[in-house]
Amino acid sequence: MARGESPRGGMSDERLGPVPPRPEGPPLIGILCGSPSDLPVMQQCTAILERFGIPHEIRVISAHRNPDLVDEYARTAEERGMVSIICGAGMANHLAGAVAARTALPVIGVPIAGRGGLGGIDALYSTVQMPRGVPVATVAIDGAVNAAVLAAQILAVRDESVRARIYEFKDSLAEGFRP
Ligand code: C2R
Repeated sequence: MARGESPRGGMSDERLGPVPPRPEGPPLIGILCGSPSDLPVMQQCTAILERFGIPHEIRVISAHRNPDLVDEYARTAEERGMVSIICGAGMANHLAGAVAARTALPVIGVPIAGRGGLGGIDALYSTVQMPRGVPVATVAIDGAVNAAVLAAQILAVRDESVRARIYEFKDSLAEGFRP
């Protein structure tokens, strides 16, 4: 395991530095998971966003099991002040695509390996292979950390303090590789 990585592929506290106070205010980034079984992976997003001081929320809703809730969430996210939405799901991941179809906000998809399915390849293909006009910015299988970093970078376009924290974070990534 590389220095700074947790057993599930997340980032250790050591690499991310001291824990800042819990971010306050209305959520700017929404994190959706298709099932409670995705939470161990998707909670890595919350850890990163807390380190960057970005208010966020995490919800378990499924395009297959709660289609009306997904519809409402995606249609109202922008008016609630959200800047991007991260969607993690395993097997046939339709959550990210269903959200992307209903909002102009950028949607980031995390294919989850999970217990069943095909080790995440099924979720990877169903997340990344979106038809023309409805993009889902897809990260690696179980790539929740990168999903959160990308969401923070999208916010950083308009938020200088988040941008500064991202540069600090990038510097910290280099530390393990300096001679
Ligand atoms: P359970 O563990 O609840 O049986 O779910 C979930 O994200 C999970 O990884 C198994 C897997 O099914 C996924 N799921 C989806 C969607 N809803 C649930 N892919 C969806 O709406 O796309």
